[in-house]
Amino acid sequence: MIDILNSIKSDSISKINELDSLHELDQLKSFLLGKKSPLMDVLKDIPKIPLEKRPVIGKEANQLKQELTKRLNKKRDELINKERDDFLNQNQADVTLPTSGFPSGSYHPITIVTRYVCSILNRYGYAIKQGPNIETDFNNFEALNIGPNHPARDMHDTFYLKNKTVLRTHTSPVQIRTMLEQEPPIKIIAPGKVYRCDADTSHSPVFHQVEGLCVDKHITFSDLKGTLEAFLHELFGDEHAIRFRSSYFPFTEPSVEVDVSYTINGKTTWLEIMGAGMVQRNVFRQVSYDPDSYTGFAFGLGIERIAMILYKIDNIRLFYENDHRFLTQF
Ligand code: FA5
Repeated sequence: MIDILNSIKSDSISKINELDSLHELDQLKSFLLGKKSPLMDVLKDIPKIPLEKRPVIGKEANQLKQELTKRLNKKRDELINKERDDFLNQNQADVTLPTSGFPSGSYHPITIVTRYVCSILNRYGYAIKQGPNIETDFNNFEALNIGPNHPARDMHDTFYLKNKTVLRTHTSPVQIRTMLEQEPPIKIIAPGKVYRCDADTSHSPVFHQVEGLCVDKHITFSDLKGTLEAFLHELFGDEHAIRFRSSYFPFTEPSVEVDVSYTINGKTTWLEIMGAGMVQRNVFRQVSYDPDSYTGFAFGLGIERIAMILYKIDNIRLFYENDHRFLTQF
């Protein structure tokens, strides 16, 4: 295994040294350190090796992960400086030229897509709710059936704040706020920012979700599927195939994830755009609803991913760079 780690190390370092752009760096980062990377494969295989060898291999693998992260960060700084210098060298301003007048502003693509999504769901009878970006641990996790030691906490890469508060990792706490405030029937959507310590070409540390919650008597999984299919059909038209994949969220059971087919640079792939499911009975108990009287479904979709599909964008970072040439296209 040490040999494998050494070969991952030398291969990774030479790939990092050859990097020429930030876009390539994002892709290489998920290739080297992402969930399906060769290094993660080694970490996953540790339980299979003899007990006495595990600490050595574990230590080596973690040191390698740290070293690669450090090298990638260093390379990122170098590339940012290089891109800035290249830009300044190629775009020398002629300050004597007349101005071209004042350009008029336009809405940001994330705002356009959020409004579009909300306008469709609003027509289906969903009222718009908002919640704070700083949430209690209770609303963000505990009431959603994610107790203090629940492994699902690891999936969220949380920014923890003082006094048992967090930057909300999803819009699902608005479900809890709404159910604590009012009795069923409930049909709400909640757009907003969410925060996770995570970044590559399709993940950003700050991104946008729209939550949906529908609770009443006799709500079934067919209602969930019918609603989401009608909504996605309006959103994407016939051009994009949609698939429901069974999945797991502690606050829904059964749970699904929804993928949309997406063709970019001549290649067709699936992009996951939302999680959904039937509200877990424990969540109802946390908000003092009787789980034998009420059922419901919930969903949480990623606005950036939808915008990437609708506008054929291959890198999520473009939304945040505030490059005028990009923003004026919408
Ligand atoms: C959740 O956040 C659940 N709260 C969704 C949910 C709600 C499930 C209600 C069931 C019931 P997930 O972590 O998979 O699940 O995120 C939901 C969507 O947000 C993803 O499908 C994806 O479109 C988007 N997303 C997740 N992480 C990122 C990220 N780092 N950058 C951009 N978009 C992201």
